[in-house]
Amino acid sequence: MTKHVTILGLVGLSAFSVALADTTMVAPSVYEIDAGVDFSIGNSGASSFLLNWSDGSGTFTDEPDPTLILHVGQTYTFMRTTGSHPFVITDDTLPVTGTDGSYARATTDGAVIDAATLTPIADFTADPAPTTDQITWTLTSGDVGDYFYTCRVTFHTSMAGAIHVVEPSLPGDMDCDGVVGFGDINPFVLALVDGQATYEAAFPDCDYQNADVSGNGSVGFDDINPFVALLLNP
Ligand SMILES: [Ca+2]
Ligand SMILES: [Ca+2]
Ligand SMILES: [Ca+2]
Repeated sequence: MTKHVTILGLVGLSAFSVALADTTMVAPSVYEIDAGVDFSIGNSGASSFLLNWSDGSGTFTDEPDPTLILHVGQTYTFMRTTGSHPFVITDDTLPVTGTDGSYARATTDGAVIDAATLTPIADFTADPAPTTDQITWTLTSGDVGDYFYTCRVTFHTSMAGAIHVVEPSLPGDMDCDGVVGFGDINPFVLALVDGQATYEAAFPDCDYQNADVSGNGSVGFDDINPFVALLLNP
């Protein structure tokens, strides 16, 4: 309790809002997009889909087969914008090799692609123009997991990418019960004072980065004021 009193004593009551970028490039060819967007999808020959989208972070143009990290609770659409190359979303049973940005489908068997395609298949296939088919995917907690996208043309194996569906991070939720409350004070202090390893040992299923309430990418004393502001104005 001593730590709590000390920390609470440091803070003012100034209003604070957490800045959330919509798209964050977390690694080369890996984009976390925390709010629903519309992807328009072109292609570079039979080597890659080219994804385009815009959000509060700006406009992303012709990203070749990016890995997408998408958030539960958001709706994303996927639309082909030029002829040929049906875009399908599959589960992680699709045989795929490679790494972010350079995945390749490891089968040319259409039945294997169809078996992995999410159902109803028609809902998870964006047929090429001139149809107006698109995939509209509203993510729920049951969708958390790993997926792929690929071209349904069986021999276009290089047209492939990964999708990871995750629960949105909740800054300040240090006991990962889905809300920010007074139960988060002890684990917040633990993360701040004792560090990541000690925190993760005590809360193995929770996200240490939730302590970065200031959103500057690191956990530190800059997070105390915004954390307390969240507690007072959740
Ligand atoms: Ca590719
Ligand atoms: Ca909590
Ligand atoms: Ca911080």
